[in-house]
Amino acid sequence: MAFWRSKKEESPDKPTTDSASTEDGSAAQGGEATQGDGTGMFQRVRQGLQKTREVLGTDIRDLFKEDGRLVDDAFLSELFAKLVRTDMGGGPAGRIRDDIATRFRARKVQMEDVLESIRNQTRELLQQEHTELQFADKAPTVILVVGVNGSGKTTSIGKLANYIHNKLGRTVVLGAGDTFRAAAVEQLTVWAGRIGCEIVTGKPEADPASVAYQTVEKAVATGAEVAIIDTAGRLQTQTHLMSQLEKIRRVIGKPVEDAPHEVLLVLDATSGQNAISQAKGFSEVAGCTGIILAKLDGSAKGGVILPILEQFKLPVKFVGVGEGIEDLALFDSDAFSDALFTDA
Ligand SMILES: Nc1nc2c(ncn2[C@@H]2O[C@H](COP(=O)(O)OP(=O)(O)OP(=O)(O)O)[C@@H](O)[C@H]2O)c(=O)[nH]1
Ligand SMILES: [Mg+2]
Repeated sequence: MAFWRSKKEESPDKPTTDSASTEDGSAAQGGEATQGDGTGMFQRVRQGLQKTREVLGTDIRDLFKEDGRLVDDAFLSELFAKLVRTDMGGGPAGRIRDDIATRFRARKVQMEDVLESIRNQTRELLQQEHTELQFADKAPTVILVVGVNGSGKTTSIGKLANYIHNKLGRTVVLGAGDTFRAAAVEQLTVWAGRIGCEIVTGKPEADPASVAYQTVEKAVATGAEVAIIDTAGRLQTQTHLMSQLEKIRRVIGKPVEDAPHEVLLVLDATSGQNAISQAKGFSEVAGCTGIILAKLDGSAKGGVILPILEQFKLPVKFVGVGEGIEDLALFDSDAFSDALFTDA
């Protein structure tokens, strides 16, 4: 079901088709992505990572004002400092520094060697399994979406629902489980209208668990294939809200025994390393199965994906690269590292 994944076969330097080529909503049905779709989506992700690429590219070029640099302790610590500016974290930055040290110590290194090392090490670190969305053997598949306030949950749900409903052709029911704010229900209702899918809403301040339950029931009753449930933003320290999340999990397991099949944690890439500590508790309490890394387009710190993978031990399944309905891409490690470095 990869509409971005077909990039693998492409040369990173090959000019890509305009990203608008995917705007027509043409089908990228499971696994049958056309090259146009994949290339367009790669272009979109590449645009999203532009700020990170610029910062990294400028920083690395700064290191090489003269032709080649002697690899000594001073150079290695300068390199390390530049790398951590992308929020990739000390572990990955140290790994790249050590790779350069092992191969070039006391010799001259060229900028291309450093870029190649960054690319190779990052590509390895980004390898992950189970990045595909898991669909239940027997419909409906129930997807719960959680995260801290403002991380991009509702918008990501809109984009995800569009992908599943209109591109994969699997009918979706949305559940407006954020009942605290009237605006949250409206926001999701607008998305449902754009996508052309059903939505279940509760009365203002209704129990979110009952809305979640009704959503799953509706999916069962109407034969919808996927139910996606929105939740209010919360912090792991808000114990009552965290236990509410447990209740939601519990009740949706009644109409559909093994639900939820996916619990997606939405992280905001612009909040950098903070996103990690803020949302850490979610993965345990809510039993998260994967991550949507939203707002990569607004961030110069796309490197944050590396510590996220390391610490959460969860696959990043999707990345958000804008506010538009098409601005969600399936995660692909090779394409992601290419997108980080193609211009660097
Ligand atoms: N640039 C950009 N903006 C995004 C992306 N995803 C979400 N946003 C914006 O981020 C803001 C918050 O998004 P929401 O989807 O409302 O976030 P939320 O997690 O549902 O927020 P709460 O329900 O208040 O917790 C909105 O202005 C979105 O348009 C993205 O991938 N890129
Ligand atoms: Mg929301």
